[in-house]
Amino acid sequence: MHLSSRQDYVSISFAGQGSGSYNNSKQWRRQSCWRKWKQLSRLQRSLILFILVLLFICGIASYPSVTEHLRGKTPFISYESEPLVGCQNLLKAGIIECQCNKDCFPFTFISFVSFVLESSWLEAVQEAFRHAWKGYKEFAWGHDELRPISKSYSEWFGLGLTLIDALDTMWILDLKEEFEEAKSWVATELTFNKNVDVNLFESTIRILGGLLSTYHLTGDTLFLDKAKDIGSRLMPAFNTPSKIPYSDVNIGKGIAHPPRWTSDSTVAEVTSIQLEFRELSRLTQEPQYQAAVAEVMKQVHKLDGKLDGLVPMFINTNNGQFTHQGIYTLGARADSYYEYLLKQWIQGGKKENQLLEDYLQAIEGVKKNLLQKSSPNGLTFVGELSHGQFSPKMDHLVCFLPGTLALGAHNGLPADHMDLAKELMETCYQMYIQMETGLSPEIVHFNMHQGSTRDIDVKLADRHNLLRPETVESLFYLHRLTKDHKYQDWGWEILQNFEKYTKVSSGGYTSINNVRDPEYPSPRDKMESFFLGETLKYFYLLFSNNTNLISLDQYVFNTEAHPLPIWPSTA
Ligand code: DMJ
Repeated sequence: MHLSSRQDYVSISFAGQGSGSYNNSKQWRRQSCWRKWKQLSRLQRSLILFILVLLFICGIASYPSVTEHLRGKTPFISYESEPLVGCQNLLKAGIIECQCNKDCFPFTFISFVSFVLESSWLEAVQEAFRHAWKGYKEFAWGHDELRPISKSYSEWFGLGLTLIDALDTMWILDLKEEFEEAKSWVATELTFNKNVDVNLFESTIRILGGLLSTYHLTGDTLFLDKAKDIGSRLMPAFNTPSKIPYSDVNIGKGIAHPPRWTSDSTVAEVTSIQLEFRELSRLTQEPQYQAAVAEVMKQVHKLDGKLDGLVPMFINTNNGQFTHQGIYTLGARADSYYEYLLKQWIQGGKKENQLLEDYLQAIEGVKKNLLQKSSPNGLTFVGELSHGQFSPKMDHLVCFLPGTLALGAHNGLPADHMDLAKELMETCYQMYIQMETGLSPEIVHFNMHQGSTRDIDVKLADRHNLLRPETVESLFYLHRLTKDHKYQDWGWEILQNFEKYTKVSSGGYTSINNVRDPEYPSPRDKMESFFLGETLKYFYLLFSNNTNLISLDQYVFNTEAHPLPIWPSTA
């Protein structure tokens, strides 16, 4: 008879109610578990360990679906004893917000999986940036934009636009080597003393904004000097009869002019240069920059022709009045007017009430005049109004709005702004996943008739995707401010689709003509500077769980994703 053979059978008996004394102390339970573990045979122990490892692997493989709801509720475990070593490291790295004791293995496990996943997603963005940079470096170095298919470049202003737009992205993504080579180009090659016409808005948000934010992140005065140079060269744009700036300036000659066919400027353009010029004044202690852009806001605030706070798309530089009235959109030519009302208010320490009032009124105007639901699935969308007629058309550009609404709610504005942000975020995501390539077109039309079979239609001329950032931008805000990880999962899906349909093997990413044809999306042969300046930066910030990485309580992003500091309170 071999007594030891009994060890191959498990017999775990629990003390029942009637079994006498019941010791509930932690120590007793630990000892009892340990005793039971030791009672198992080697075979049984191996089997259990094997199953645990298997579960671990399955957990990683099916991670997004399994942990979606769990991750949304990051556990906060009270700190009872020494944190686990792994957990300590995660805490130190600012990766997780829970504190773990020895009994919280499942949560540590989830956090660990989160950590592994986060690192791999962040690396994927760095990799995408390196690939984009490789193409730019090889075929377009020092020029405005890469043409990745023809392995050449295009010029817009002839100022190395992509390189300047991407400076702070490289810094944030921790791509120091790439940053250093770009910096030495700025130091040795970049000159604004050139006989070129530049668009005031585009060069303010991309060049002035990019240089100012890089100065703040690095502390290197090279960037501040360059910012002063371009800022002062743009000032002639404000020499107009109305003080509403012209759209174009020759930065070499110091002469500004409107486009050849009109004396109008675009409303979004003249009202989305304020964050940058205000910051330039603060840094240089020279008031003329801030004064010029404040005058524009003052005039627009008082103008007739708004509808419940919504603005038309054009403004005349001679008389300072709105023109082409009666059309209201949150898309092209009006979009960032709304964004900059809120962001100037935040930048200035939430003191400029007029900006806040205009913003709040405009959001009410959106709700009253532009908000509708689609059929059959009831997606909330922002349409347009043309002379009293509603059009269910929405530009991809409007997808900045969920992020802006969420930012407002975070800064104390009504909670229903956050509710609307979430609804619109879902719509913007649907604009991607309902397309055959999983990439959004430039413009969609929503169906509103009962009995429609699909929510979204796309016209032939609107099927292109320019690698725009707005949806990723809003995903970043929504994730950062709600901590709901589903927004990261959505972003990851979108990044995969950019990889699949827009990546060019020799380097770079390209805009495409047709998001509805996965077989031949038809490359446009252009990588916009905002893909590096904005889209990839927002992807990185979306996938990072570190809320201190460009804290939304310390920085406000300009409309080209360049973070500028929120001004310290002087009170
Ligand atoms: C960028 O230049 C800015 O985000 C601007 O506000 C809108 N257009 C592009 C990106 O889509």
